[in-house]
Amino acid sequence: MKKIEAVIFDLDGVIVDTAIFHYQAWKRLANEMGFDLTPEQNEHLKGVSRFESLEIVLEIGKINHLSEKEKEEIATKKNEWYRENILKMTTDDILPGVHLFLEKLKSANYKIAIGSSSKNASTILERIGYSTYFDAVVDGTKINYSKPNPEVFIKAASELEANPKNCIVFEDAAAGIEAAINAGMKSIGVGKPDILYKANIVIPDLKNLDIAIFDKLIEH
Ligand code: B16
Ligand code: MG
Repeated sequence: MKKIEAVIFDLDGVIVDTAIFHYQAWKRLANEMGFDLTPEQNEHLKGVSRFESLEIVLEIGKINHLSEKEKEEIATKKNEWYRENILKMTTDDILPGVHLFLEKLKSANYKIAIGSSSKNASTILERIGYSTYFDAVVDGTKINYSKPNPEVFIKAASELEANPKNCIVFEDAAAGIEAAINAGMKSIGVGKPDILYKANIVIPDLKNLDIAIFDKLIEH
């Protein structure tokens, strides 16, 4: 990477901590079906679509007798529990350091986008006051394949008219880091290095983050 044209942010777990709401809802569903879901198992659900997440949860519980209709019904139930939480969100739920860093990027004329697998992204962005803040939003309603497929990030780059090679992705999910690699982009993992070890850099959060971090990704 010689220069950076655009920066793409995952939503759940990077801009807001909705990852915990997803976990609570999947765990409640698992518990209703008679088994538990550990935080380690939950890592596999991050970044992947609702239906793929359901398949993983059912596999963990060794439940293999459900019809497609029943699967649709329980995925809808999980989503309703999840939405009860996101509908209560406010601007206070933007994770620490995020707003300041986004403002720095905007002041320095970087193009910014959301690249999320979620079909609830527009609701969340509205709740936190970011409906029109990003130059592009590509979410679960616009893609056919969820992370680790690169489609979401390739589409975001295309909407920003940026070369994927010159885009940086911020991600909290291992599947999201894979998606960035598959898109030919550099990535900054937000979270734990043991989970996000394939990222170019891993940071715990966006607190006090400066654009100078990009220097580590540029070939001089
Ligand atoms: P929904 P991201 C992803 O969002 C979540 O990480 C993942 O856990 C969830 O299953 C997926 O969105 C679909 O979400 O049920 O709201 O459509 O991290 O890519 O922003
Ligand atoms: Mg995420």
